[in-house]
Amino acid sequence: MTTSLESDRAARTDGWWRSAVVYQIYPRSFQDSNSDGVGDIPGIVSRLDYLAELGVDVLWLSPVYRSPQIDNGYDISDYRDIDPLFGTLADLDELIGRAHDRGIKLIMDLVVNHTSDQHAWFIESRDPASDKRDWYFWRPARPGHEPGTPGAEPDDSQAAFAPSVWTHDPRSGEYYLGIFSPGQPDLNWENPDVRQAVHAMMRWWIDRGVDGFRMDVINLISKPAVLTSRGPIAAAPSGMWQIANGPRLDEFLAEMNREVGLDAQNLLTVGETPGATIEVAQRITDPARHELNMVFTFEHVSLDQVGWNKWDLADLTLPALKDNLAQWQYGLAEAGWNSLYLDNHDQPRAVSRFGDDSPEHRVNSAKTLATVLHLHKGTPYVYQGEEFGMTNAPLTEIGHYLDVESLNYHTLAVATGIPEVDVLRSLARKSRDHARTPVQWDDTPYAGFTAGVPWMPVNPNYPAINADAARRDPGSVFAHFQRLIRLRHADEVVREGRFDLLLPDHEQLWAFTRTLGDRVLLVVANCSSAPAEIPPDSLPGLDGAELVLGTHDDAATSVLAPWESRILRLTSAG
Ligand code: TEU
Repeated sequence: MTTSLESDRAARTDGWWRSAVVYQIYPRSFQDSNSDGVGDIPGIVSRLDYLAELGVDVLWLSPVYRSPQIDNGYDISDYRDIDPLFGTLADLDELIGRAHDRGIKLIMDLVVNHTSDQHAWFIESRDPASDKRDWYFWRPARPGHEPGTPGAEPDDSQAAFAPSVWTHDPRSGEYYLGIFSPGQPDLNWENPDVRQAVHAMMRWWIDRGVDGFRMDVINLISKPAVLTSRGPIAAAPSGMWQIANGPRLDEFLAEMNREVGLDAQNLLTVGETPGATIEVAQRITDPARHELNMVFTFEHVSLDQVGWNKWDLADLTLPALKDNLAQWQYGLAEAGWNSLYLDNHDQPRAVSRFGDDSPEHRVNSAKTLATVLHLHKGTPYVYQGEEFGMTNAPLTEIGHYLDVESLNYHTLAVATGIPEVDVLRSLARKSRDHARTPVQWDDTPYAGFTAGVPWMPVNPNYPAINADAARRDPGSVFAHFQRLIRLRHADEVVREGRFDLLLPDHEQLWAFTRTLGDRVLLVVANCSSAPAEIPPDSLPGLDGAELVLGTHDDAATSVLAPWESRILRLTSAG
């Protein structure tokens, strides 16, 4: 590597997260320590050496707060305590300390668009006379309708995981807003007391030693005027995607950053932003505006659907995927920063979705997808199991599904007359349950995840696909992720180089350069299960280029094997 330690250090002081790789843990499915079948914080502690061996810089914990668990913890009833399912505050302190001992930082999931309906704030808010009434969105029944009767909801909007965004509360006869489900009432960020309470809670976590936050659906916090003005609601645009990016979003984020001291303390902030456009992301991630470091776009994970409906399946083409990522690279090239992901706890497994999870191609396609993703400019996110190529699970009947989103979709879709076979086809492709099967650690019973009975069945392919086998194989997906992470740490071009897409229309090859001064890296990847020929003279500087990292040994040919990828250092600036 040509990069000096000095420039590496410089990149890691201010904006340290620009050279970081983040690893997402979904605690429920990561590692059980007490044999109750559910992953927990001591389980994470027991796997810290593994994470250090992988080489990641930051852990993002999906929610471990106290919660009724109707959405696996994305419904929080106490922001300042740990759910007994996962352990105690002392366990979390220990995790933070032990991660820090290994030079690994830890960020918490911050779920403040909504609370649980069991949160003390919401319980108080049910009383119309309470000063917390205005902390949530309460509205009367539709004019001319008896509250609580069918069709009396203030409008017809469907929730993400329920038939309506409105839930009737008999105590006052009014309805409250829950964009996701009745167990997840939306907080009213117009109320300054709500914002201050959130800021205070965030400061409390920072004082405990956390290094930042992943902010759940943070671009939904500023609601459109029709919801904030108390006017008639009928036909309000209150579906999730229409609510996104509201009028006071930037103001709320800048205020939070200032009041909590997010940038001042050099913390990592990443917003989950469904429906955010490049323009919105440019504003939010421009360092001069002091809002957030980066956001998660949903555009590239929506290319295999029609419109807003994730269950309405469409074929994904490589040119469309390449173009989308490239547009985000160009859009955030000057100011702002990208987060890079293919996998998380809400998405089907990347190797099954974008790669080829057949025994023949699983390893190379998982490696090649990682090569392409990690060589883009931005902060890469690895989701538990992705680093050794975990696949979708064989979910074929409705009885196999556990997730609130999948079950709700099945009920509503079947009721509206969509044939069950089509509903099951959509679920098998897109259900969040694929991401949530237990991590496959080894080939012992239940894949070493638990000594009890796992809350969700282990994917039956665990004897062949597991972390232990991958760690012992120098040709594994795990070894490839290690090399990619090391390369990012060592090479300034990977971190800061300009991105330029090549061969945009090629149906099999994903090719691009990263350029910093006169240093150029060229990535060429065959994203298909058939051989692919590099068109003659299409990639400047290829002759004499040095192979930095490849999936196959012979990297001098003009034909790439199925799912072969190469990272090449060009000898002269092309
Ligand atoms: O997800 C928000 C979001 O837009 C989704 O990805 C979504 O819930 C769904 O998967 C769309 O198909 C966040 C969390 O990541 C998710 O786990 C939570 O269920 C949701 O917010 C509510 O807190």
